[in-house]
Amino acid sequence: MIIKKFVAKSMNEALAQVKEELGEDAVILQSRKVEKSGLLKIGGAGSIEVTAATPDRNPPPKRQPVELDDEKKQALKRAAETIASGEELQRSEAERTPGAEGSLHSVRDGLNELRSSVQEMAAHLKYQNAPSLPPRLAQCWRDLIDSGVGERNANDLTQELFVNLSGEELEDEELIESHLHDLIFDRFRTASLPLVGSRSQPLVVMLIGPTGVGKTTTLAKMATNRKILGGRHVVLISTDTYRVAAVEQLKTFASIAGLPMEVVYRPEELPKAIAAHQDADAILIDTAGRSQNDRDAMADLKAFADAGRPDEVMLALSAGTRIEDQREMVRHFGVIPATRVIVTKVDEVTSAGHMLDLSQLIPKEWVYITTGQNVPDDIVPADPILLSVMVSRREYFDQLRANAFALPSAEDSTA
Ligand SMILES: Nc1nc2c(ncn2[C@@H]2O[C@H](COP(=O)(O)OP(=O)(O)O)[C@@H](O)[C@H]2O)c(=O)[nH]1
Ligand SMILES: [Mg+2]
Repeated sequence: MIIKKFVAKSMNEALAQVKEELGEDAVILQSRKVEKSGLLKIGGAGSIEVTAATPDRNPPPKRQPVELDDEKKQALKRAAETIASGEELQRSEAERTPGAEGSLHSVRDGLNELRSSVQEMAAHLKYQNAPSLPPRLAQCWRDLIDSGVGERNANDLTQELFVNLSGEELEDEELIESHLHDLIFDRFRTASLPLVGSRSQPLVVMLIGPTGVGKTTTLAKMATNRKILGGRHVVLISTDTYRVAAVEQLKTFASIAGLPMEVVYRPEELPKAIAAHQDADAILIDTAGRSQNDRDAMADLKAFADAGRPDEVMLALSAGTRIEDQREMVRHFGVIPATRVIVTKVDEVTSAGHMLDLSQLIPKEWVYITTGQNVPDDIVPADPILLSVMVSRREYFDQLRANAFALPSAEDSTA
């Protein structure tokens, strides 16, 4: 992956540069106005700085896996052991001051010692499963763990780097980072919704998923966001009649957005409701978010899915849910074959690494991620570049969070 900064007088100029240098597929990661200041005045007004990324078109050829003899393996093991525990230990030993006099001093020393032992233990526990790796890769592994990537994925990624890079390359931090981006990028599968305008029948989309993940909100965003279906002839159908409030919630959205809405109480009524809106561009079906442990609820949901025969069944999962719980949910909702995944509440997690684990959990393409409660704005297409940079560059994700996930795009930009 190539990540580059561009500075220009206007957004259009910057975007032209991006296109010229990185091609049509480049993704804008960030843009900001640089106010004129001090020595760096460019022209009269401020300038625009755009950071963009694109997959590396000519990645270096993959190497044959390096054969490790026993000696090298042993050396690696020793190196990893030093990394995982020794560094901290050595440091605290060296810092220990000999012969401190007086009771206050010795109490303080004792406390310091205790604190450093606890810190050592914590570091040791956190990284106790660190695989045997050369120093730069070991650092890379720890960064991945700190970003929330699960141990298994962190191991796979660093092992793959180890196998594909030569000894010399393994000293090169930038090169490792760039390869790591590419490996993470390859692991995300994403897709766009079919273009509704090109169809003779409405695109029928059903949203399923656990209670409270944000299905109804996401559906409202999809219906009204200009970059998705906003401005199209969209019909909403609620099958979530389990709670009165759920129907009311969608009704409110529908009336504000001026969209037709149907409430369907039984699966067998669904085909009729769909048939009544064959002139629509898209029909979005909301479903009940009852507990995935409720067998009757799952059977009901399946009956709606079977009756409605939607073109797309989107499983919504919240980014903040623990991976063990996600696995359970994916298993339970597996009775209804989902075609795509939507990952919600990305704004509620403090690091993005966990999303990499989530992407491995269900072999379906992601279409959107949602980044807040605002309808229609807080939804963006799932883009593998965006996702992989979020995972591999902690500071980028932190910045996104700090900016309330205001992702710039060519459409927004009038500078
Ligand atoms: N922070 C955050 N909250 C969200 C997001 N999407 C939905 N919500 C909130 O999550 C709660 C449940 O949403 P709802 O759409 O009713 O979930 P449903 O039960 O799956 O239909 C509401 O308070 C929403 O505003 C999101 O992307 N980020
Ligand atoms: Mg709902």
